[in-house]
Amino acid sequence: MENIQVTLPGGQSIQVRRGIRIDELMSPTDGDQRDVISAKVDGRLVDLSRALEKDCALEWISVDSPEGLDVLRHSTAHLMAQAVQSLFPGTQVTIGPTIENGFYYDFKRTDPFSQEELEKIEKRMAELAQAKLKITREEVARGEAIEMFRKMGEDYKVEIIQGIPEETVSLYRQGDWVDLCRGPHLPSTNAVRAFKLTGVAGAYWRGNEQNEMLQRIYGTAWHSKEALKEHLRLLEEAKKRDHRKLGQELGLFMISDAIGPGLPLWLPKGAMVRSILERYIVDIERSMGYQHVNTPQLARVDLYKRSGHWDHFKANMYPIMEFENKEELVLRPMNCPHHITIYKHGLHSYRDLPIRLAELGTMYRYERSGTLSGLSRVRAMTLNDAHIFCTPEQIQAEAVGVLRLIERVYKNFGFKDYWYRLSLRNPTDQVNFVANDAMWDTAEAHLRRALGEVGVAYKEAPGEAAYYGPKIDVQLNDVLGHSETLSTVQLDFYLPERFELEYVDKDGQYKRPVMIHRGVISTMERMMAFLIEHYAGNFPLWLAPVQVRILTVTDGHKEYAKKIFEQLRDQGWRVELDGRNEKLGYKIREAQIAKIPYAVVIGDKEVAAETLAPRRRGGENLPPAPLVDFIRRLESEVAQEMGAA
Ligand code: TSB
Ligand code: ZN
Repeated sequence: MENIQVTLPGGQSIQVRRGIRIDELMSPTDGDQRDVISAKVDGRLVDLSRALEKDCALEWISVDSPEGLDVLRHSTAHLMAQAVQSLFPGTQVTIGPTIENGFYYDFKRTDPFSQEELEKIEKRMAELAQAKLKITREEVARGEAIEMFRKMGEDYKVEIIQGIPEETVSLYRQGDWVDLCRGPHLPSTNAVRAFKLTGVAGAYWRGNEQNEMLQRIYGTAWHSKEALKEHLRLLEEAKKRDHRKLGQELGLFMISDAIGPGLPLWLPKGAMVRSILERYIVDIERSMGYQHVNTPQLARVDLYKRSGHWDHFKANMYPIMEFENKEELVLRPMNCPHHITIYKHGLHSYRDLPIRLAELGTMYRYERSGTLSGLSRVRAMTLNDAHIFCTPEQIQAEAVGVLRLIERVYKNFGFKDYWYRLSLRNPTDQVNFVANDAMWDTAEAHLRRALGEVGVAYKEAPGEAAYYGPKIDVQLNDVLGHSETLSTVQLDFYLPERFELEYVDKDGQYKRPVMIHRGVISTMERMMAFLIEHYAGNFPLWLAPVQVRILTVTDGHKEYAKKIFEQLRDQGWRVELDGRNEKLGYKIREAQIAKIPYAVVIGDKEVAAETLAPRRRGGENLPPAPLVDFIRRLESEVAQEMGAA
């Protein structure tokens, strides 16, 4: 018999017979065997039952590693599909991929799955796991697989296989259930560990709204009961912090069907926080040499044809509004062309550069309805935008300046859980990214140098660039570890070219400036969504829509309470007076639920001594003090929050 040479995970090389199964090579010394659920052969993930046909290097994949978890979750998705089909015959399977922390599977059936049905499915999954069904792989000819699934009435599988170019496809079987799948999978159904079905949703076949609606079931799966429990705890925590829920409870914003999806309405309290944010960032920008402008949200469509948005960003733009006189206008999806127009309005010498034009620019994007989410992804938004026009020599300093500004702002808000992403083009995609290799390479090198100078680590993300150039995105993680872009720094050689921007250089020659597009606190919408979740609704004093609420004990305290209220209000504090004829305990609870930083109680003692009794959000009672002392406390707290004290 012929032998092959296998390099084991420890680095040792051994001779074994050709055709040996990987699991035959597992020895107790390979660590806890129960945890090895898959292997890599020359870097390729495969089943443990795979036979080795040639010289190769072997690695074990443990169930608690990222790749191991992915295999586990995929097998759990299969187990769920098997359970669904055994409980509800006639339900067709479609696709069931893994996602972050779990998996989903889309089924063809008319009605959504109910909560009771989910519980039934979970139970059946547990039974099928207990039955220890062996999970086996086989390869069959394409035509044969099509025939088989057609007989089974699985039209979607037939359609999927018809779209596969390979001559053979792989099937995975467990008991009497079979699915088309690349694998790899666990060796047996009882290797599935801790799982929970977490929800249902409608989903279109192939994600296309024109196709029929399928029923999706989401699940999460983990390598241990403890890990599952911890994940569910985080999920609960995240639900409590969810900005859509808190936004409603705290009266910050609303979304109305009468207005439309993705078009949020800011309520008085939310609008208050927003205006504080706006003033905060505009003041910083002014101090750094940004000049603020105001420009309209409409423009001729030709402007966006010239900028390239019409060719590369059209899918996110609203259609042309055409008028009788043939005027064609569009809602702007970005502010850059307006700022470019302002730049072009004057002649610029190299001495004037960099010119930093900033705007809280309102813009509109047609985001797919399925992607909309509260304030975090909307269709109408106001961006803390700026476009820096500079010479090529200034790129480095300007990009670094923006990165340092971002760090400074994040410190003020106490953001710690974020990471840098270098978003690059996909060189084979010329729709979403303009074609010009040299330009992209230069811009990319500049951004790398800027990141290097600031000394931050970053991950590269091909395909995430803007159509006009690469960007540095700052990704903020939510409680569940999902990330979304907050700040962005984008280097652009393309729009200056399209609009033939110029400046007069030292030698009297006309030169082309470079543009840096940047957003620091993002759109007011997304920033607000982040802040609500980051603080769990407990805004720090400087940001809180209401900073102090004054509570009277009885009607007799109203007059003095009103005096305190007016003095605080006149000094610019955001204050409310609760003089209702309710029990004090009830009023305190309500102030607590409204997450107001300070509740101030006015009773007999306070009236007599001309003091007030502050109570911090969270419950701490502070000693009664005169109003001036209380104001001094508020002032120093705000100063501390802003890092000034
Ligand atoms: C920075 N032209 C640049 C600008 O000069 C631009 O528009 N860049 S962008 O397309 O990346 O958008 C800027 C930021 O807006 C993003 O980083 C993101 O934080 C925020 N944003 C984008 N789309 C949405 C949306 N649909 N809802 C809320 N915020 C969004
Ligand atoms: Zn821009």
